[in-house]
Amino acid sequence: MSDILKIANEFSIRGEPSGFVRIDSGHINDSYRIRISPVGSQEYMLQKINHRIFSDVPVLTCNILKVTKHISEQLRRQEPGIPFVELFLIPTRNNMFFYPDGEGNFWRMFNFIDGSRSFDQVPGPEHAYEGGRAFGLFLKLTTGMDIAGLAETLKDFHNIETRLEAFRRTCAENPCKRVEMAGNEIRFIEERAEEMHTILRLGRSGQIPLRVTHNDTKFNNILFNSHNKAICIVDLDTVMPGYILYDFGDAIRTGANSGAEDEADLQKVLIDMDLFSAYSKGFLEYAGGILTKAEKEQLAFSARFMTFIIGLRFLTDFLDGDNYFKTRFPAHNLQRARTQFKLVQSMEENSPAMEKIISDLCKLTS
Ligand code: GN1
Ligand code: MG
Repeated sequence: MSDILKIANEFSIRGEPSGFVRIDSGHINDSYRIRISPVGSQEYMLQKINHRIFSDVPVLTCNILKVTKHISEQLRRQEPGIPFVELFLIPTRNNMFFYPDGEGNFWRMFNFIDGSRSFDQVPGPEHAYEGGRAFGLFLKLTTGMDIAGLAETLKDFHNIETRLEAFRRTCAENPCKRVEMAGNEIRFIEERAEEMHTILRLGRSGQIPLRVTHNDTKFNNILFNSHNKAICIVDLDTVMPGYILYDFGDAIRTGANSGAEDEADLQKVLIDMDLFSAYSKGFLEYAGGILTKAEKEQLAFSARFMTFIIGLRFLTDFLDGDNYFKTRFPAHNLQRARTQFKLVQSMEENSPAMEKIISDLCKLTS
């Protein structure tokens, strides 16, 4: 039996693990779909947690347990009719919710959502609309959850001040002598750095509230069923207190980009206004009655902000020698950063139209 299947067997699963498929879409953890015999049995998702990044595995696990429990309860109570499927951690045979393998690695297991699929790129407006509804529902279901009970699994995760500090420090130290390769991108960042403090400032001055937020709302973290209905939100590692604008913005970054996250042909990288409009419509159907005026006013900008800050992180990682994100070729992080910055540019050009779409939708949904 392979090591992966042996580890899968450490969890309280029903049936025999008979095979696995590696899922390659995440940049942080290693994920495997575990097949179970007899065929047709419930399958599982086994993950090796990247504990270099998530250093406190018990705290991480505790957050996920709280969130999955809360969402399951609220789903049953508030939305019994919709096809959403519950996600939950599978205990080990020793009744723990993660498994230390003796080699310093930590593993965990979720139920695999039967028949589901996710999209690295959005197929069209119907999927974007469904995705928006799913994250709007996530907001609705987690509103009312005790924020103080959630740990900050990654401190200052979307804090522009600390991200810019790390970037500037890396530029100054230039550990891999790569600064010379990124002159245009570095200038691009500095020209926009000031404006990018907007959300943090509004938050600090109490004008936008802290909420329970997902913080990694990449479109591929939404699972769809075969009828193209969104049925689950996954990747709960970064669910913690945050600003809802981060969740909206990151979903647009990935859900309304006409190209892939690392598209090399920058001409293909544009904000797709139909996808933007469809996602926003879906999101506001649930969120419209929850968000404050100040939050709504920043929704269009938040897309630019999140695209900028993820580009900033890709570039910092490139300059630092690619220690954080998994990469598939030497300048992968530089390419990802260029793609993000091209998308920021496209959003800047379309900013009045994006603002109008949001304000029209808000009039309908508030
Ligand atoms: C990482 O693991 P994945 O691919 O869901 C990263 C996100 C970035 C994203 C960029 C914990 O997410 O913050 O937005 O890559 N997750 C962490 O694609 O850093
Ligand atoms: Mg993630």
